[in-house]
Amino acid sequence: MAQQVTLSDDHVSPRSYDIGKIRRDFPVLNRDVASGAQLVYLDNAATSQRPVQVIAEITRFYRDHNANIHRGVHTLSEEATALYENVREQTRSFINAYDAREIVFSTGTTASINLVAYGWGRKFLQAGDEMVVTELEHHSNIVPWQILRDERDITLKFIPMAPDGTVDMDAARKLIGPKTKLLSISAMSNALGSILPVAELVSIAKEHGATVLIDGAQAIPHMPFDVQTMGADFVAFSGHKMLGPTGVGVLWGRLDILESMDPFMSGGDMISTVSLDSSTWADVPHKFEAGTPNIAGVVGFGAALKYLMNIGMDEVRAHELDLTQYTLDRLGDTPGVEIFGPPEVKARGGVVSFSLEGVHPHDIGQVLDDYGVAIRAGHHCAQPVMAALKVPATARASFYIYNTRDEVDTLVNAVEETSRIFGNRS
Ligand code: 7TS
Repeated sequence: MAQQVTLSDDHVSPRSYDIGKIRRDFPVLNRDVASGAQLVYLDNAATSQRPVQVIAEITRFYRDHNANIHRGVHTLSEEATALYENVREQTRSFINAYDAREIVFSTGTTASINLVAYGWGRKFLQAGDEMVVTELEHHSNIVPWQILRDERDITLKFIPMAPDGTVDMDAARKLIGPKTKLLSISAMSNALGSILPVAELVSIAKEHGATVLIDGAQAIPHMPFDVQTMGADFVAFSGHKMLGPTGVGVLWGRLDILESMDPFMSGGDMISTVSLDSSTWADVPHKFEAGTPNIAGVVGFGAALKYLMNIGMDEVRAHELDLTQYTLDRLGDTPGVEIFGPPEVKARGGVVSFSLEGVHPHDIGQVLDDYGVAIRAGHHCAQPVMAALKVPATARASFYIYNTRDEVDTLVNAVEETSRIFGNRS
């Protein structure tokens, strides 16, 4: 059930939330866009902004500690290795993993899911097996499984979307069965913001002995997330959606499963021994981190985790629930606007996907940019969601820790103005 993703969302109004202090940490929020209007950044589901603490940490790494990791005995290399490995422990703590060795650094959610598709899927799945995903997935949780399906003659099934933008649980119970070897589901839809009933889906999959991957790209940056209560086997997420730099992602996996998997990428840093005839692999997680990783990026990601933990993920969730409810109310009252996804705010993350009668979402995005409002317009890399809604695209506003009700007002005024420009209202 959704409660397991959103561990405590019962206080909608943020209490001790110092929004002014938070906003001062994000210099980009002070800038103007091309039209001269001040930026209102509502494209956080695509990528968040970074606070000065993260930017400073990356600079400090390059200035004072830069060296390659895991190989030198010199001071800088030891410092760089310690900084990098400390973030592994910080990440473990952030998602309450059992062991830091379960944390594999990748370049992002896409890379993490592909690592499972190659390192686990190609080793353990065969013709006749079934994989189940939902219609709500981001393309990165569809395409790797389609490629595997076509290579191995495995069946790929889709749990349909329910009319409110969650999943059809009756269909899920029918689709997940004894042949299901993998259930791979998003905890939260990036296109609609719906929180999926992860715990219920995991428990159905586990009754049939299936392995479960959770795409946490949208959920983990925005709400408390505990892999131990989740009951899945893999969780994938991206640092850049949670204040960290681009090019850093995480795959969490149960230690025994990671140990049983084959490496995906191979080369330096992932081996134990190499001879001309054969090689043996390093222990988990290094087996999955071939080559020089994004060391400065991981160190910066550590600063992002620290920043979020200082605020508290309960507070982050409460702040976004408040903004989302306010947006649902205000946009819901705007003539011509249709809002997609669950009507109940607690069934949502901080994402509001909408359309405006007679106006293409790209045109909404363009007019909003004149008002400084940055949203995403398009299919959000979730074309099956658009197909299920029978729309080509939506406009999507997505929130984070630094957004305010005033910014929502600017959004709503700009949407009303768009409506006027395109002749919907006199
Ligand atoms: N899964 C979900 C649920 C996502 O929202 C995204 C990115 C990904 C996977 C891929 O993450 P990446 O870091 O590997 O790119 N979502 C979006 C979005 O909604 N707009 O831009 C990227």
